[in-house]
Amino acid sequence: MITIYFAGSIRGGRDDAAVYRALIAHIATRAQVLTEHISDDLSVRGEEDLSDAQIYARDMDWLRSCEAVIAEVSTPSLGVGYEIGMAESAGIPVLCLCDAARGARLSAMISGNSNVQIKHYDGIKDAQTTIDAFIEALGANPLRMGDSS
Ligand code: 6K6
Repeated sequence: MITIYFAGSIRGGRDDAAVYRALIAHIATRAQVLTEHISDDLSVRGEEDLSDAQIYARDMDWLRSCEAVIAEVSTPSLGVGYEIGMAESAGIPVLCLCDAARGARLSAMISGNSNVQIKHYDGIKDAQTTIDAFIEALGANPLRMGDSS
């Protein structure tokens, strides 16, 4: 089964937490999601009992091991931007999903980056359809950029 690293804002703001939840649940029917905690209700549960250094080390291990990254980028987040950049430099395919209504505010470092796929989605169904096509294409061509075997 394909492994997906889902990235979504945590300290950048939790306004889109319900969207992350719906997208992660959808991805989980097609792939293993390494970062399901992104959908947790932090207002109820609080953050995990790990230091920031432990969170960083764990997430970087997961990022390096995944086959692709799906990032919801409608809420600006330093962490999500960092993860996208790390995935890009490791040659890991990245799909960025942005609510079409807020697309004009997306950072040029993402919207101007031809190494990542960007979808301005109109509703959850549209985002899910894009995810399906992205995962299907990975199955057809799972090699990372730069892999020779
Ligand atoms: C969150 C939920 C439950 O526990 C936590 C503790 N904090 C984090 N746990 C896991 N990943 C994190 C945490 N904080 C940031 N990240 C990573 O950075 C995630 O993979 C997100 O995609 C991204 C969010 O960055 P910020 O800058 O919005 O926090």
